[in-house]
Amino acid sequence: MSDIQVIKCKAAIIWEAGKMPSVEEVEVAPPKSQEVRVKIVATSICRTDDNVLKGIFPHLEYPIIGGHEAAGIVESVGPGVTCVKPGDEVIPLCVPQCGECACCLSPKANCCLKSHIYKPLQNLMPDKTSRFTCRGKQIHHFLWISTFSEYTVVPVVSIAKISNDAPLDKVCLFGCGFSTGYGAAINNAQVEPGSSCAIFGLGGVGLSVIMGCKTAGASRIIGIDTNKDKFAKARELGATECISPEDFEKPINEVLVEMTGLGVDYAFEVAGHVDTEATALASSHFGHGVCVLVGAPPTGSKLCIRPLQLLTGKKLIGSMIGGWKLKDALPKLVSDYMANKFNTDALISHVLPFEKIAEGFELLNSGKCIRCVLLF
Ligand code: PAD
Ligand code: ZN
Ligand code: ZN
Repeated sequence: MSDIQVIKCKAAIIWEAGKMPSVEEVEVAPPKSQEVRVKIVATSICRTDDNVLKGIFPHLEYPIIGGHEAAGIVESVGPGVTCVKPGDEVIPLCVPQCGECACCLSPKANCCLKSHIYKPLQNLMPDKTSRFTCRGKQIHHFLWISTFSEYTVVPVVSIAKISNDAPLDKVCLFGCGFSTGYGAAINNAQVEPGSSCAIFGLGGVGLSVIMGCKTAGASRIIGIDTNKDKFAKARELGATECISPEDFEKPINEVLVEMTGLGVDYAFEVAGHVDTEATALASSHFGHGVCVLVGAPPTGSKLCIRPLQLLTGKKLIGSMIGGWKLKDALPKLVSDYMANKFNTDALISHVLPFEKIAEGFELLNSGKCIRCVLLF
């Protein structure tokens, strides 16, 4: 018999779509076989969390504990877990890496088939039960990691062990935002030295794309946002120019084509709208432009494009979590951070105690926040 007990702790519960999360006491069950219970130390807010709050993913069931960008310490492990032990510093993975499925085994793919994303889409644990209860009710998980809880249970396929010296309040960003944007430039687009890039949307993810384009040696990095308050940070991180679509009479794709001759070599959509996706494709180079979709428009949205654009040689690709196989990639990305290879601290605009999570969402929606880190 296991002596691991239920833990009572605080978590932010979204009782129904469209409602702000409320911080309450939850019971967190012990980890089952092949599961790990983690004490979350720091979790930041990504736009995808706000999408959960607003209910744009219709497959999700509520009440739910959101959150997917975090770092913490293993508290206990269930039977059969050998890759981590209590006390290890870890990052929960919003896309798992089982290491055995066709996608994990392929060097060309990173969307593990043993995931909540692959059929059937569901937001309980892999065995379709929950580890959270509150006021006698079962609470749903999010992406199998629900990091807006002081303790959470995650499948062993959804955890990466990182250096035990890593500052958890900083490397929480590697759980989603930074890794996604940086990887979209480095892995998915494979930006080349001397190339031109356009980034639509300068939030935490878009700014991380800029960091990737700069690292890859792009010579022209054009940041595009309707909120000009984002421009100073974009320049600090490597944008060579910043423009707002609202400052031009003509469509911004025409402006970008004029600025570059035939369009940018690499265009990234990081705003999460289908119309900016079409604009990003139209902004990319006539003969060999690569347009990478990173933003997540509402489930079921349809993208309307002129196919002739692809016949002339443009490529339209998408990026899930920057193309990384996260279990393998995160320990290395974190050690690169610790060797001062990335300035990801610049993405942290706010730090709040976890209880102020609602304020964190308000800051994100006010356009004043890049990443707000919540500390337990
Ligand atoms: P954010 O809301 O902080 O940033 C989005 C930015 O886009 C803001 O600065 C907006 O002002 C700007 N914006 C809005 N409309 C426009 C427009 N029409 N033209 C130009 N800019 C505009 O979000 P984020 O950086 O946290 O996330 C960005 C998107 O990426 C979002 O859709 C999120 O759900 C998605 C995402 N995808 C993955 C993935 O694996 N593909 C991972 C993480 C986040
Ligand atoms: Zn897999
Ligand atoms: Zn995210």
